[in-house]
Amino acid sequence: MSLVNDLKFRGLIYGMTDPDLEKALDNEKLVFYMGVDPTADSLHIGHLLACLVAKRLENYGHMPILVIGGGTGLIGDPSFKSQERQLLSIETSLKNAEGISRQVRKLLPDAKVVNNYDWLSSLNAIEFLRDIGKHFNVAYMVAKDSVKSRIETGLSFTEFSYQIIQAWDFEHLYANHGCTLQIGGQDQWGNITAGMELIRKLHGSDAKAYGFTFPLVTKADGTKFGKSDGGNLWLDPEKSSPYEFYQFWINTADDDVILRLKQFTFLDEKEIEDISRKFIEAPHERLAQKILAKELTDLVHGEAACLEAIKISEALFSGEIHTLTKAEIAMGFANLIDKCIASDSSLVDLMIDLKLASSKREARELIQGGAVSVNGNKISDLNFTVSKRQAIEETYTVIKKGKKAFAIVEHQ
Ligand code: 629
Repeated sequence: MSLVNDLKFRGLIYGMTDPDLEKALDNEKLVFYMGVDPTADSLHIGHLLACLVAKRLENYGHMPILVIGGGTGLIGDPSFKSQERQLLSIETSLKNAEGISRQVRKLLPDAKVVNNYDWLSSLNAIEFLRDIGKHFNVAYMVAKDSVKSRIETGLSFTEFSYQIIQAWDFEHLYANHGCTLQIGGQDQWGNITAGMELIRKLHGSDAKAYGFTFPLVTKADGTKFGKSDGGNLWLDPEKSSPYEFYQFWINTADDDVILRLKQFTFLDEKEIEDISRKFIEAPHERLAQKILAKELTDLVHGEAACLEAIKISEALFSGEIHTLTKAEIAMGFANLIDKCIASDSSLVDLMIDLKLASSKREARELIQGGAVSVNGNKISDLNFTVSKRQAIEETYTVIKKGKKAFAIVEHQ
């Protein structure tokens, strides 16, 4: 399948600045670029899609440049943002840039990674206004969809100038690296076209530069994509554990999962059709979600971490908690460990403490009814004592009520 048809099949084309770009993507080898501003010290799942689009182009022979926005990050992109940003300090921007370039290098090992602080920081105000600013018409800048709403609600000159800075990056890469294509999410259209405009102004009207945008990921139920427990889902395992990452994908809604396989994996059309058919026959087996979660956890965190995430998920599902190590419990139950006990305690009392039962009577009934297990073993003894000696690696005791309710005690 050609690259353009593959991108179409995956629903990854939102906008193309020029009808010729399809031909160029299928028949030429382009140097292209994408930028990421270091607003945090890790990429999140929105950036992952962007990096994967870059990888798809690379797989078809195009050459990626990744711009880490150490300079642009100091200004703040206002595109479709409802509020003025808090300025980042130079130290934070450069420190974040380091973390991000490490991650990008893992995802795109053959890409050229550059930091725009290297060329933007030496630009002086007179040069900026005379050599670059002169080529931009204010009416044209104000009219961009990406900043239009902010003209009324408030937009500093700093953020207003952002599109010019990003435009200058494109021109810089065009002139110095032969880069003729910029890609980005649909929110980047205004910045990308500003760059093309500048290239034409500085290099003549037949200078060829293209832009291509992909759609932002949306969910069938209308809620925001990419959030886990309310926060961003990060690629850094210290910020979102591989288990949390795996769970995020496993929990993809049935209505979204086939599209996610197209957008986020490198499985081909036939493989995805195959999975889709099996999934429609037996959705409760969640085959599509399992493949999606495995492919992505493998890609981002490596095979060992992926297998561990699968092991934790399966143990929690089947109740076979004793197969887990202390570290795996800590990862799987990160949000649940809130109770620390110094001495042994009766199961009935603990269940009340941990809000698994509202009274001793209810706790006893649950135990008698066979609904309670400790570290994977069903308990029927009403006088059962939870002790450090029997805890997993003398650290954790996992109490499960029914099929889904868990509580964890950490022993001191
Ligand atoms: C200098 C900086 C450039 C070119 C681009 C940039 C960054 C750009 C931006 N991008 C978003 C980001 O950094 O703000 N101005 O978080 C983000 N991007 C990936 C996709 C995006 C976009 O990194 O383009 O659309 C998210 O999917 O929002 O010379």
